[in-house]
Amino acid sequence: MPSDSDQQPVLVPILGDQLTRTLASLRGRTKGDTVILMAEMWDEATYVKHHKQKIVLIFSAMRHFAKELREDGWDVDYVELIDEDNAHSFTGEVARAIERHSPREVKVVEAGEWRLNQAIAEWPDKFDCDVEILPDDRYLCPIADFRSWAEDRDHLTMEHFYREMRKRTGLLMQDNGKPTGGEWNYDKQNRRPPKDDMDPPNRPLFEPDEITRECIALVEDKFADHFGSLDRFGWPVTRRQAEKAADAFFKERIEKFGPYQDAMVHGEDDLFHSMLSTSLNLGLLDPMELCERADQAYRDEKAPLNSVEGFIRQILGWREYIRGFYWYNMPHLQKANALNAQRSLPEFYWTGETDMRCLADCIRSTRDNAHAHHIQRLMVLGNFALLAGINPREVQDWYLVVYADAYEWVELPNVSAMILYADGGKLATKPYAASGNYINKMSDYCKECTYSPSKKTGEGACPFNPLYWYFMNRHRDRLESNHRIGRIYANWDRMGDDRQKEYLDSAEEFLATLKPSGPEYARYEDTDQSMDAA
Ligand code: FAD
Ligand code: DLZ
Ligand code: SF4
Repeated sequence: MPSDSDQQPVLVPILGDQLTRTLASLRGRTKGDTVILMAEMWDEATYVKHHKQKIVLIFSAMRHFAKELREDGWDVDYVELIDEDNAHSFTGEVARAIERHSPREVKVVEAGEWRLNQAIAEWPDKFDCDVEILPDDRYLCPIADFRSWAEDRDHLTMEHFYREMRKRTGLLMQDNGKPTGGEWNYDKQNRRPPKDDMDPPNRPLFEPDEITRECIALVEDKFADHFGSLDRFGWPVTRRQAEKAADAFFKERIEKFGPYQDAMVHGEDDLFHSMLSTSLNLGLLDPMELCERADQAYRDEKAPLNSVEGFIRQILGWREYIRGFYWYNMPHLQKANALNAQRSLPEFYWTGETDMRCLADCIRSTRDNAHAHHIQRLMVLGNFALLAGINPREVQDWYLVVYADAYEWVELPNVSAMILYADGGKLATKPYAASGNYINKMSDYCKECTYSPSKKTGEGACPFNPLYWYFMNRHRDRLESNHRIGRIYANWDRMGDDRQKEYLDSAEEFLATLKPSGPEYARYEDTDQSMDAA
């Protein structure tokens, strides 16, 4: 005879970025014995004012995933945002579902973000049933393994981590334990500036179906004041669509992905990038499957080694490293501000209204697509925020709001540690600071800009030029002893007082023209300059 508790189901809550059939909490479960809970939650939709495309993407992908599970015979309890009793929070929704279903156990996979995991950690005391919290094994490096790797190291060099991961997974490895092709890294072949005849193909855009159109209407109604345009919404919202997007990348773009990884062209929003981060982060694509596919493409001679290695390094290396770094440094990473940057985020990050053509184009792409590619996020938008000394909390909020692939676990280390050096140099060995020269070399932006990259100070000078020296001068005490950047101060000293003053005055004059964004745009809290000691 089955006991009462055997007849009670297991409740499996699934978050909006856990849309994977093989999720640890679903593995081994039987359909008649399980209730899956999915909920559109006000707290998640509004803890920052996400880009409209990001909310549509997540709601539509959640609704499609629930539909597929139901069609497959699973019992899915789906709470829509507009349901009258919507509890707003994850814990609130699970509490209500426990009342409805009286489960014998709640089985949940840990959340991607620290704040939600804090809430989940309270469930065993809060709820009157068993609670099992499972690690998210969709990632290739468990959090505990990253911790063991990171402990006792002064510098968490990504390249060292990446080599360990190559050995561990066998990706791009020869039988003798050496890397395929003899080198670990082909980055030197991956810095080609753009060419006129590059001719990048269009990525597939997926026409919104009825479910997506309903989500678009919902977002236009409830989140009308959020940043971004919905006109070009075409993100994959199902695994099938995500696989089609991956097929297109492997067929049409991987060959040139490597060489043009750092190139930027006005109005060319995708170039040869995979555009797969939204699908990876939602759980529609599996990172190991993508890496294996790239490895196979090389072995089948369908893609060159520098492109394949570059792509695998982004996913097996950077993506996993960034996630490990996040959990290793939370929660203090959120408030880190080692360079004591206090300036408010300029309003143009929201409006795109600036004469700096590079920034205007990156912000336009961000608004239209909820996407910008890596080098735009790093060397244009990020470089400006670093040089101008923008407060890390405001920059974090901006990046978390504006990109459809943004979740704190991936956004925060990239923003705080990679672009702003706010962690005092744990992630990056030197700040990614650059003058207009770098952008001029890697893009076609400067050709038609109001400013000139070759003019260093005064009227018409590219603002990145004086800002670069303004930054270097401001942080001399910290950076002069850095072996990767310290030698630059000899150039500064050679300029002499008058020239130095011209640079500093030019920078200050430019900074005085920046209008700060108003409080309506995002949340804002105090920062902490003690990250060095953390
Ligand atoms: P591709 O250029 O095709 O690269 C392939 C994949 O590699 C990406 O899909 C992504 O999953 C992974 N990847 C590459 N670089 C990184 C990286 N630095 N960190 C983590 N994964 C990486 N990526 C996000 O997914 N979410 C974010 O919120 C995010 N914020 C960023 C903020 C800043 C300041 C910077 C510099 C980078 C950020 N990135 C973020 C990383 C990177 O810019 C995006 O992953 C990439 O632009 C997505 O486009 P794609 O899929 O075409 O990438
Ligand atoms: C980002 C997001 C948004 C906008 N909305 C929801 C939602 O309504 N329901 C949900 O389950 N998840 C949502 N998410 C994703 C969560 O914020 C994400 O799971 C956490 O940030 C952890 O990574
Ligand atoms: Fe950007 Fe300076 Fe080039 Fe203008 S001149 S596009 S501001 S780098």
